[in-house]
Amino acid sequence: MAALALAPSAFAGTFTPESGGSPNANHIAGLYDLTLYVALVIFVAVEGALAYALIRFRARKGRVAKQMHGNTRLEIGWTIGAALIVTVLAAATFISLHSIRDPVNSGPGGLDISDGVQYETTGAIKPPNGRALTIQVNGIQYIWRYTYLGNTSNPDGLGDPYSYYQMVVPTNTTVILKVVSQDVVHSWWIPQLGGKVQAVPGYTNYTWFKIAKPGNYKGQCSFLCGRGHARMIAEVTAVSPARYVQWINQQKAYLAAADAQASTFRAELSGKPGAAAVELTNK
Ligand SMILES: [Cu+2]
Repeated sequence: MAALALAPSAFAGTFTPESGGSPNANHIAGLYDLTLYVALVIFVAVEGALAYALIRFRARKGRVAKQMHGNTRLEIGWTIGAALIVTVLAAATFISLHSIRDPVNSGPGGLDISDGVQYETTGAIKPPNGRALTIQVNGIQYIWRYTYLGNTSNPDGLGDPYSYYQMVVPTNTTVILKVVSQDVVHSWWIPQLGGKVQAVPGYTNYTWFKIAKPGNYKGQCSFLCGRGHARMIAEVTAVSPARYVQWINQQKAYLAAADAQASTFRAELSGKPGAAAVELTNK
């Protein structure tokens, strides 16, 4: 029990999940808080009554236990009591689910998105005004790749800027994540920004977050995906919208430069005998 209690992950967010990065994560933590406090009250009451009974009615010489059978009023009482507690927890959960699942609109200081860049697919989510920044999260053994959709007219992200490991996003902006996988099942999870979302080959799953203040939010793949699973970590960096635009332009410039260089090399190789020529003649 001591070893279990000292496990670092047990203290990830003291007693409830990490939160504070995005409203959906806060609602998840709120539900945990409610359940935890209700459970704490019950735990203290039950254990207290047990300890009291053990001490007050402990065995002594000449003491005879009272013989009785059942207590109808008590039994009906605790059945109704338990049902009430479960009803309250279920109601609170269903009320919260909406604010965990459905994205909100971007804030006033967010990135200016003139039009929703997301195209319709089954199960897609979007904020009430339809405007959000959409990023595709691709799980790959053993790295996360992010494609910043909407920078070209290609709806599938071909030609859009991308990055690995570190995702850069603007603050006060609703970010919709399209979570996919190209090999095995992975699970996207940045605890402070919301719950886990599985990345399943052939399917697209959705989640969202909206970060109020600049900062780094760390997470990891949370579904055993192979021997490099432990290294499959991720980081979301929130910056001001102006800084984000600067960063995305920089990424585009880097990718354009790399593409240009690759074209030069290809042109050069095709004119020379060597690996490329051998490959061609072998066909
Ligand atoms: Cu993994």
